[in-house]
Amino acid sequence: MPEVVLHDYWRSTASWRVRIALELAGIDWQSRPVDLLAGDQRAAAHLALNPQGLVPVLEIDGLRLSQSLAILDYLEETGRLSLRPKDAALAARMRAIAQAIACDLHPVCNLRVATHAAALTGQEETRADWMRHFIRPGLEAVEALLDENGPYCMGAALTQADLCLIPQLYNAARWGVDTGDLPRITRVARACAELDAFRRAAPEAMHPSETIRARAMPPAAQKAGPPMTNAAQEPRPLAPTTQSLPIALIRAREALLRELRPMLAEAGVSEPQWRILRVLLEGGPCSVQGLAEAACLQPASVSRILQSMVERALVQRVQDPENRRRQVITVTDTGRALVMRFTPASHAITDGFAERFGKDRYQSLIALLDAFISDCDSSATG
Ligand SMILES: N[C@@H](CCC(=O)N[C@@H](CS)C(=O)NCC(=O)O)C(=O)O
Repeated sequence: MPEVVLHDYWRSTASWRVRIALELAGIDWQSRPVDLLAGDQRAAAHLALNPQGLVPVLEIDGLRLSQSLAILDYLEETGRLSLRPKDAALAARMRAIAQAIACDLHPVCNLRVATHAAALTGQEETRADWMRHFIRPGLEAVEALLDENGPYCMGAALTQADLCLIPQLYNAARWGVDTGDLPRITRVARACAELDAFRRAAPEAMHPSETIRARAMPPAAQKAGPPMTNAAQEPRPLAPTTQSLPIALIRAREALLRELRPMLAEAGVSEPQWRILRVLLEGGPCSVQGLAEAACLQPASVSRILQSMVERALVQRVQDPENRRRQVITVTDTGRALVMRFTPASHAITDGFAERFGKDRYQSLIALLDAFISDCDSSATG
């Protein structure tokens, strides 16, 4: 069991800096993941490790160290690494690059900061705008600070600056910031991509599904580096089903419906019928096609469902006032009364979900799913 433990998060760029350093130093270390999206960094257990509620935290030599740059210096000063130029002027230049990223660019793009920005506007899209607003100019400035010839940030030797830049580039790509036109940065990225330590420490190698697999491998195989997809090798295995978004969404839907079904049974409507009533009450009269889209139903099944709703006088077909040859569907007074009668019960159920899960997390989950859908829609159309 390694004695060096890193409390980290797979996508955390500050953690990634330290992971690269540990790999470069050949230290046998173990990751203890802190799920930042679940808010584990704010749990008492993590605050006891780092009162700032941030990752990384490194346990080494009986010490508990936080702040990635301080950790890099500790590894340097205990003789495990040599990533700082000896010359004072060069060391100052290197620190300027590292700090431009770690102290100026990174903090404004931190999870808690971007989440607050999105919360202030009430729009999840603010998060991506915010990131892009800061990342591109920050990296343009870094480009100007890099050595002319390379291949690394400071020239021929790898330094702490490279350990800061590479994770930041991953973050840039994640938020859609293109850096392909910045030649020095692109050159450093290429050179570091050749180094095993960077690959072993990368988010793809640390993703929860990957670490489960890596831990199951003998240590020798782990040290050989992350499995690469190669035509001559087996394809990368599928992630465990617990890491599959489509499956997670189906499970989440089931968990929600389990609690809604008794209410729907009492109201005497199926779940698609309830959805249709809600869409019509919210948006007014609607075509069959529009209803199918808004209520996420197949057009063929909408017609069938509507037929039984018309028979029960929950909805009716009327002439479209704007196009007399077209029919639209509206809610009847009976349909409206039914929804009104069950509105308090519906509130009680959804308030219950939010209460148990945490109101903020519940709202964020809806906002994230919404952003995910827009993202998928725009990439499908564009
Ligand atoms: N200056 C710190 C920054 C640490 C930091 O901001 N970590 C981020 C992940 S990259 C974090 O834990 N964020 C959690 C949050 O914002 O709640 C360092 O270099 O270690």
